[in-house]
Amino acid sequence: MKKTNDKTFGLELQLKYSYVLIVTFILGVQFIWAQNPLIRDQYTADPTARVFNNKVYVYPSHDIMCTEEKGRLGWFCMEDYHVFSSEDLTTWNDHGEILNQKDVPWADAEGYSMWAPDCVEKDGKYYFYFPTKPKDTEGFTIGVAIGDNPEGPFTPQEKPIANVNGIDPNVFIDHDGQAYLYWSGRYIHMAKLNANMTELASEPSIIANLPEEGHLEGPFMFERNGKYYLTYPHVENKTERLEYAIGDSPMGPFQVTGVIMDESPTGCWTNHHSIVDYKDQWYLFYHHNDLSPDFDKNRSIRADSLSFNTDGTIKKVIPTLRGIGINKASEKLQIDRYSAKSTAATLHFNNLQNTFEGWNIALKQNDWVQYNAVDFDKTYASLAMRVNATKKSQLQIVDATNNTILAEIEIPANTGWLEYEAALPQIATAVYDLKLVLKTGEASIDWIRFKD
Ligand code: FUB
Repeated sequence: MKKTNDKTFGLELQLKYSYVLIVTFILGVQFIWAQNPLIRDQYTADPTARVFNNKVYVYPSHDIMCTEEKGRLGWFCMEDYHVFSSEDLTTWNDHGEILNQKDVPWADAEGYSMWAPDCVEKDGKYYFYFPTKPKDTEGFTIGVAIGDNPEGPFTPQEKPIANVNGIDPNVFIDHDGQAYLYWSGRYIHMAKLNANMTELASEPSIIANLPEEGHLEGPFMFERNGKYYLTYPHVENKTERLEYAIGDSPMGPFQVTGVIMDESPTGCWTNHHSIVDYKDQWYLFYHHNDLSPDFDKNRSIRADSLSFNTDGTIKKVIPTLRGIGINKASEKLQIDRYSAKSTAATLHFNNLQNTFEGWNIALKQNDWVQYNAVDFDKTYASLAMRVNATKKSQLQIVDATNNTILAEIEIPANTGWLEYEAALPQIATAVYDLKLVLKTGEASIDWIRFKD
């Protein structure tokens, strides 16, 4: 058994962080381990997920903090966009900045209003749609930037799309190649797009039969089995929830059908989403203010699985912390991003002054925390964890499906956070839903990792 004290651990972290920065500098790519929220080194919101070249690309807004000099205090503040991609839905690569307000010829270079974007592919070109404040008129309008790759670079057009005022652009391309632009103002609007993808091919119209009362925005259209799903955040009660309407054509008429995700119990006013089919599983990407619980204009993107009833209606998605994807047992498993836990187990930020340092979970005797979908692809010799055990503790690692004990380890009492390593018996290769049960003692755990 091996212990590393917090000082050594801090040095290791600094070295690892420097390495990540060097890799980012050279490749423009940063590796981030997922659960919810998906991105933990910056705020992200309004995620549009797309599948390009067998990978999931996510185009979110990039929330930052307004200051006296930047934007409007207490309001949304966004000056640029990043794009993230993943093949396994567990490792996310940040491809860096793809567009900045100062590079858009028609935009207010100090508007800080680069709100919810979208990106679609047509004939080998990637069209990135974004709203922002123009420099010469009031309100918002929508522009296009074009690239040869999903990760950019994207070159903005000289002018915004004519005849469009509003936010939250969403583009849907039907089987016959016709593209449609949806956006929001007071209502949800739509128009056909020209083949060049940068001009309207029809007069904008307001989509009928949607809720009349309560704020409505963020349209996202998708098609499944010949049904067209117009999905949108709507304030039915206090804050936005995700709803949908179904039609037989991208232009409707649509019938309001149900709720995809209820409003957040913690009061984050906005939600904004996209829905994507990747390798025969549907996913809902959305956002919440996980990393900024006291200020809901600094949000973080999340994803959870989504499924349908046999009649084509959408089963309500219950938000999880565990998120999506199968983790390798050798990855750092943030078990505070749990699938389930005992009622008395409690969540805490590692550092209240810097929420980007993540969370830990505090367990007392008989508390447990469950973390699903961990791939033991080989035999692991030991379990490493970042732990703070205020009492000598005994921890069971249980296969939650069969309720069988895979390992039992002792954690000595100590006075602070340390990286602790304990030998393991042989665990058969399989994908496990792991349950960690604290049989005795008292311990907070930040993460665990299985080692060779
Ligand atoms: O991110 C700014 C705005 O908040 C978006 O445009 C809306 O959809 C809401 O999420």
